[in-house]
Amino acid sequence: MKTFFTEKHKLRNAKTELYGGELVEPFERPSRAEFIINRVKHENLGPIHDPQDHGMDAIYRIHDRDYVDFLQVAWEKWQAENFAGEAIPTTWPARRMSQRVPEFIEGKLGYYAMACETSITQGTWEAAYWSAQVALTAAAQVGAGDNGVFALCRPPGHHSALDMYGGYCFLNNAAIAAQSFLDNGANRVAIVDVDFHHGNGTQDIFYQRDDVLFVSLHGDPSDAFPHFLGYRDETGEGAGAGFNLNYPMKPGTEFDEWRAALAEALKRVSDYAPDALVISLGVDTFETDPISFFKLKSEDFVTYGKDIAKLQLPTLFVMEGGYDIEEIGINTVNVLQGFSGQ
Ligand code: SP5
Ligand code: ZN
Repeated sequence: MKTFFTEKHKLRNAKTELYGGELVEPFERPSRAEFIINRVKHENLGPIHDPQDHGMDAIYRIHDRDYVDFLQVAWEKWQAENFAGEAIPTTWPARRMSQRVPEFIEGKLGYYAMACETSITQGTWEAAYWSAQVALTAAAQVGAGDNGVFALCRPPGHHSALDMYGGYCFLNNAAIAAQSFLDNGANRVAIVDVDFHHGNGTQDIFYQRDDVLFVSLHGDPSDAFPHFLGYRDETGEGAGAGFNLNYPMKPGTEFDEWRAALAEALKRVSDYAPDALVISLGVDTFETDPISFFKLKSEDFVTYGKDIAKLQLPTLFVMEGGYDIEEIGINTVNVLQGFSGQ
């Protein structure tokens, strides 16, 4: 299996995350991608390629122009105010407040953020841009006939919506890739999101569409981030009615229950008969993940990789979360090896 990857991910190197009332070293840090790429090499998963530059058009197919403009200049504007720390919002357009976009950077941050653990820093935009290019290049490789391709994206993407960042995400790599399949001739694409967290951004982007089926397995939003989307009764709207499927699960969920939900999800995908499948691959379902509460073991990742392979669909794996840094490479590559029968 080919892997697409760039060292440019290192440009995303925030020093602070707001966690438990303190500013801590971010869980989503550069060493995550290093552990994964090292494991890809150690296991001889296959060749590793740099992404090509597909430009901005594919990004604008998913994200609002004003939002993308904001991401590109946010750090510059924040710095111009001579603040001492990284760019973190403090005010939101909450219920019954105006939804106009403010001029001042603090207001813009609050307008575009869906969570404030994610600081914006020097290099964040460039890393997010190249992460999306990794997804696009890997999608093109699937389009060219490879049955399974790994996009080692960093920063991740599934919490990012049309005009929202947060949850460590800025551009929705999986959504951008799914749209690129459609723009290159696919009629239907399915996205299965196995990250521990609900893929609120991806759900929101495709909620009213029937050309992308979105299915997510995740910690119940009542108990887990992102808290405000991902309930079972969110099934799509308008033309999209019936094309969104959520499997929220409770703290302590073990692999048997999780796998049964995956089996239902994959049955729905199979019935949908998509031309391509995108897996939003987060391995924060692991038993010792520091911010999550499922109980998957390392060998379970191999098992579910095999389950996904049984669909026999052209499949793009897009890296999302996973924060038990030492184990993240093993768990990620286990899925890919399970899938490719290695
Ligand atoms: C891509 C991805 O996995 N993003 C996740 C972002 C989660 N950020 C908020 C973390 C809050 C964790 N609270 C956990 C309490 C643990 N006891
Ligand atoms: Zn996650």
